[in-house]
Amino acid sequence: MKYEKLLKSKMSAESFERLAALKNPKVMEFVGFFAEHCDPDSIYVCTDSEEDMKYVRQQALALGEEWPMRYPNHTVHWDSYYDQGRDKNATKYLVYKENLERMKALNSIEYETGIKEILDISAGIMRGKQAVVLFFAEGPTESPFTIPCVQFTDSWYVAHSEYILYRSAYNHFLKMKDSEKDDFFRFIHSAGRLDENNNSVDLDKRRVYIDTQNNIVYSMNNQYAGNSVGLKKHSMRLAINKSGQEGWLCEHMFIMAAVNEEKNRKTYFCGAYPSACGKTSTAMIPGELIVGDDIAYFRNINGEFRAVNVENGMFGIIKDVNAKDDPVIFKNLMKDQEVIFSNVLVGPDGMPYWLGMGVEAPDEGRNHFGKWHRGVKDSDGNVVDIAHPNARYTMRLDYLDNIDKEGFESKTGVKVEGILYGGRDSDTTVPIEESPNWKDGILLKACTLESETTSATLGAEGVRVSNPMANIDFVSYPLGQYTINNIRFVDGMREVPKIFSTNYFMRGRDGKFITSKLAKKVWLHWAEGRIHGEFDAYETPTGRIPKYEDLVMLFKKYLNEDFSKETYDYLFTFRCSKWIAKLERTKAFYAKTDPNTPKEIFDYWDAAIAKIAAAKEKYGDEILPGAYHG
Ligand code: SPV
Ligand code: MN
Repeated sequence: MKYEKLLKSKMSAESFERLAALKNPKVMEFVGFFAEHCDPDSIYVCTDSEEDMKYVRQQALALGEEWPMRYPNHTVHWDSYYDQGRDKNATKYLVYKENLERMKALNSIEYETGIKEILDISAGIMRGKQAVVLFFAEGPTESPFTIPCVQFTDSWYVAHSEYILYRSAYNHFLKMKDSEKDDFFRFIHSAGRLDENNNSVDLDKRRVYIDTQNNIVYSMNNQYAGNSVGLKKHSMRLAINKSGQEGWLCEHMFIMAAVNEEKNRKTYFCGAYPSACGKTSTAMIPGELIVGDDIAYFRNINGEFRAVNVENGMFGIIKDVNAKDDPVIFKNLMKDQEVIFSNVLVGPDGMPYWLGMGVEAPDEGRNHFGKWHRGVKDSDGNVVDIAHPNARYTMRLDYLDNIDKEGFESKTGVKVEGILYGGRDSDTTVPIEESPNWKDGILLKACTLESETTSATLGAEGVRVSNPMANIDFVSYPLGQYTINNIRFVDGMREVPKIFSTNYFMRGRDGKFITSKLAKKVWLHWAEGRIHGEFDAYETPTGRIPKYEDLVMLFKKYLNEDFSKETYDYLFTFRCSKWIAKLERTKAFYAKTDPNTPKEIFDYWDAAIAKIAAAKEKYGDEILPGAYHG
């Protein structure tokens, strides 16, 4: 074996034996090549054992990538002040010359040029460091959904995060048949040179280069998990490409179950929401059950639409998690159980503090800025907040007492009956609307998803940003084809999930939100009822909406609130011009993002616009619920 001597010189006999036992030449080649190229001092090979998990955590602490806190099972990790989110500009697809034309709408770089650049950047990058090789699965192991993955990294924080977030799969690799041994994802990562705080310093050489042609991702000079953790968003891009070729789907969706106690039934929903549109809070509605909060794989299994949570844990935004709004998560973060906090403040009491925590923070401590005190300014003269708005927690999902154990552990996933596409706009989309069928749902609900900028985001307020399927950052082949694949996915299925749109952000004439945060429970249960044929609905030019009396009943039942006819009429008015404008924005976004989008898609939207224009002609620009009859 080409790299045997080299690997033996960098590994203990035990680590080498673990690698050799896999009898997988492609794994050997991958580890050997980067052992030589990145040149770490030593390499540790992990299995699925409890001892290895503990060792990785202990190493992250010993090497100063994580720090102890007041509770023994808590640790904190800080990313560089300038490495606090996904670096979209430096994230590129490595594309063979012959594929460049097809991929030109994506942020891509010609393969030979890109591979040379990334190999130059990574040459000798691990010198002086201890690297680690780990095996994980996307989805449950040994299931029809499993995608085996190998991670090679010099960050023990990345390794530790992955043990929490994914299912360990060394045994899965051991059991792979010869015919399967070629088919897995590879991730090579280095945090690069570190400063005295153990933060990546060469951020000008931060790169994430994705090669969907060979299922490998190169990530260099970063630590923020969205940039560094291979199994998260890098893997998602590889999976979206792979699923496109194989006829399944990888979606940026939660999975949850709506629980109807009266009827003794559990109905599984998946949901896609751009950030800050209510994704986690929908997945965590009190009284319902959660299966996953970020990424789902969909497969047609014996004619059924089935989904698994790709992950085992949550890398959740901690901002605004507080005892009132997110009691389940808050309680778990405050317990002495394994959590990695990132980019929060740790006070003199060793406890974590963050924005919107609902607890008074101390005046000093340590955060992503370093030593921090109230009022301290960064080098640009900006006051540094107690924590970064993108500060996060990394935690196993099965700590949550609202976990749906049955769905979470199932090797064949759960049968999905409803899909929610949730956007954010202040004046167009009604709180809940059912699509008459799958195709209309994809083209009118999924493709048109937008989020509206708020005062909390950079730039102008009130700008609508298109984000089809809430997946636009990760769609790794042309958007038009991806859209067609979404439409075709259900072909031949016995039952097809109902698609709904949601919008929790409609504002009244006074500019204030109209319903409380918990109203989403009512919209969910209306959808749940519709799936089981229970409520009547009114037609609109884009779908079907609830009747007033059903919502009155649901508001009373679930929230003990009175729901006024005036609020109903306002919320569920169909606004023709606003909808036409939304469809025009969607068309423009597709034309710009993927000029090769099939004409049939644009024709469909033109027909939808014509239908709405005719409705406007007949009923006026604002159509009250119940008034529209085609
Ligand atoms: C997202 O941005 O959708 C996340 C966090 O889930 S990250 O890992 O940064 O992608
Ligand atoms: Mn996400």
